[in-house]
Amino acid sequence: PVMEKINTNIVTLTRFLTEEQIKHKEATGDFTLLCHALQFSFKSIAYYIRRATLVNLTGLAGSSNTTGDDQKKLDVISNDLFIEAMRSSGKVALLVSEEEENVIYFKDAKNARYAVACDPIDGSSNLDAGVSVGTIFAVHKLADDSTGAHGDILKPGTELVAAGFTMYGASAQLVITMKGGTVNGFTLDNGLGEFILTHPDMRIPKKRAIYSVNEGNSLFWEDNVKNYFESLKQAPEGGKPYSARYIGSMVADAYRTLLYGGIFAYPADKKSPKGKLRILYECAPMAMVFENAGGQAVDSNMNRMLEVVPEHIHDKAGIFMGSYDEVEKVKAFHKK
Ligand code: P6P
Repeated sequence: PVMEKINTNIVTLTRFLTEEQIKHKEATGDFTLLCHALQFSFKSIAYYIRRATLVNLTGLAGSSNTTGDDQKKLDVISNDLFIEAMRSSGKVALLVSEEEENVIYFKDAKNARYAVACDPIDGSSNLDAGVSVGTIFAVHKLADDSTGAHGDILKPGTELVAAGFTMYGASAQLVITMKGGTVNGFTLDNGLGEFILTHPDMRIPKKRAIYSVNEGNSLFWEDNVKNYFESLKQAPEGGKPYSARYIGSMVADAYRTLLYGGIFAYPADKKSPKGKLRILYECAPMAMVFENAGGQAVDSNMNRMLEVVPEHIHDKAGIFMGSYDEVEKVKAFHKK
């Protein structure tokens, strides 16, 4: 029998990071080691999620996180795994987690030059239903004169050195982008235990008739938001209305929007005047991915999301992100 043609040019995340480091002559290797700690945490979380239903890890853990919603066991495990991976890397000076009310400082990480923000399991309320959840991460580099104080992470997304997310679906899909770089997608090969480059240089389609928003909030939307979404449901000059696709797990909705195009939105509204999604570890990292893939991301006041500076680590923002032309349409409705 003819052996299937084997692709021997397999680019693992490890090889990709090494090649990236070589491109930057001034690199010390610290960022590479930090990314290895990140990838280890995604592999570990993927492992526990896969086993979750088997060992009943999806039940409530009894404790509750800063936002008061019930904390599922996987939230706790994933958060602990992530914190430990960042601590043991020795490269992270401070960490913000959705699950932690306060900043975590790694005092014994001598000359650590990075600050990380993360949502260890975003969308966890969907876990029992088998809906894809994910880890969202954002990496800031401390300013040369910084002492590792919490202000070091209250920076605009334009200063992020890396950001991305890992979606735990049929397989673990990692999407990562670096400052001024492209967006690259990796798929975890459980046999090899390696993330393999499967989606090099991801580009979001310039437009696509798909909108992704929780219409259950439409009673609370501002008029320009209502008018915008209503306009998508018309069939102009024999055109077709948009399709609605909403999973309710940001990482899953973001991944589909990145691949297929369209618009994802969680607008600020009368119920949540500041929006629901968090700037540091949901809006900003996603905005960096979407911009580097050729799309756009803006807040509810049509400010470029990457220029929004949070005052507090858990600050929220309204967000519209997706295909370049689709965000232009949102802006058009906010001019009127
Ligand atoms: P809603 C999940 O709880 C989450 O934080 C995001 O993953 C998701 O996009 C959003 O909230 C869903 O919120 O109000 O539509 O259930």
